[in-house]
Amino acid sequence: MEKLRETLRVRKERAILVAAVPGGAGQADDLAELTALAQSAGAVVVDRFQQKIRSIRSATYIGKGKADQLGERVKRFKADVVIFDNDLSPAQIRELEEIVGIKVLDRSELILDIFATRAKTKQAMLQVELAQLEYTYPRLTQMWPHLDTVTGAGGATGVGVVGGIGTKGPGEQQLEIDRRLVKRRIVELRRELANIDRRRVREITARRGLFKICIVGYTNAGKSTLLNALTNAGVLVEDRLFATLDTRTRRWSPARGVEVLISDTVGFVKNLPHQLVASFKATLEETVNADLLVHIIDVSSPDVLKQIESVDAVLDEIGCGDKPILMLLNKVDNLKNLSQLEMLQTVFADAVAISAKTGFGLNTLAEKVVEKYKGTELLVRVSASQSNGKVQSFLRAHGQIINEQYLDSFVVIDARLGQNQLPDLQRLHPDQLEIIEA
Ligand SMILES: Nc1nc2c(ncn2[C@@H]2O[C@H](COP(=O)(O)OP(=O)(O)OP(=O)(O)O)[C@@H](O)[C@H]2O)c(=O)[nH]1
Ligand SMILES: [Mg+2]
Repeated sequence: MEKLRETLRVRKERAILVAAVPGGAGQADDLAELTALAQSAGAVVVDRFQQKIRSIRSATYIGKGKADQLGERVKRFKADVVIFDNDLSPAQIRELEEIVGIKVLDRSELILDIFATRAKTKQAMLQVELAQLEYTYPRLTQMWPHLDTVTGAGGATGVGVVGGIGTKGPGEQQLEIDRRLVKRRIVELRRELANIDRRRVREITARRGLFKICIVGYTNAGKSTLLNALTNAGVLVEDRLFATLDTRTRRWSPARGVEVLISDTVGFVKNLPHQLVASFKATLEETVNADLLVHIIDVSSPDVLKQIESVDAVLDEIGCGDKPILMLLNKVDNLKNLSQLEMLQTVFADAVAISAKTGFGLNTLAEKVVEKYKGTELLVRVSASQSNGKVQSFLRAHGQIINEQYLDSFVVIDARLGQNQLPDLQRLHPDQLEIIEA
């Protein structure tokens, strides 16, 4: 019994994955994503257990009979941990651990564990710690009687806060002390994060006026590789989930005379724990403030459609569902069969096929971005005094001059220009500005 919930870490442990799909008739959810998550956390997946269940049994989620079957598989595969794709209540975890005899984790706990090992910056570490405490704290009361039976239980949070919760062998009194410590630590973390947040708000305010692009996508899709390819940002790229937990913003010039800001941010998966989304609010702010989202997908992944859905769901959740989006079909260099790419190009007609690794398609990407940056093309007639050379040079650099006519001390120019560039032109005080054709 000593393996129960001493820690929520799963490194090098032998894991059995479980997906229970309520509704009986429904398709069992395949475990590809949970497998990738478990492996990213360092676990070795020894067995997968997918079950359609008619309804969620409150005590064990999957029902006593299935839980017994799971217990047998735990013995057969000598597993150390069972990981559920579903989110479980503390009571369900307790009941299941009693039946199967080993540690049981749910999906949110697994994701929080991965985030905890990946966090490198101060902000990311504080954000993860807060999310872990908030997920764990409400469970402490109910978990304690159960933890009580485990000698030297390390408490329910993997982070080394409050001197390792419950290391002394928890009794009622210890529980009360720990709860108070956890509460105090949460307040402290919120305060520290708010300070970092204020600095960030200042940064964001300073960037007002510049066109902002945020690269979003499923974890491991190639966001950081793309940012590096475009801007030499030198961001860590790794073939594992959640390599990036913070945001990098760089200047990028997709065409002569055009400068934008482009950010790389934390990757998304299906059902990110709410506590995590809430704690990472500041990191996700970059996405919320963007003028254009670039949604990068890994076309070589067999789960690409599900991954797109997951990203769309998180975007909705953080209130970015209606932002302009440019889809990028990445890793085309890695495709074994072209029909997948063709299918995606049919579904997303506006998407650009690229390889962030080889640089294929990045020119087309730059052109598309410039189009979005400029907005709908307009035909304008501008007159300016010949002494105001700025108007003319602006149109030469940023527009397409169709006709120029010199009248006395004035020049009248017909030019094509993007709608979003009008404010910049207006700032140069032309004598007249007229939209001839929209
Ligand atoms: N073959 C191929 N591999 C790529 C391409 N782009 C990225 N990769 C690889 O995909 C893996 C993940 O790339 P990252 O840029 O770290 O992905 P990310 O989206 O930033 O991932 P997280 O930060 O973990 O969410 C790395 O091993 C990259 O080398 C590509 O165009 N082709
Ligand atoms: Mg990254």
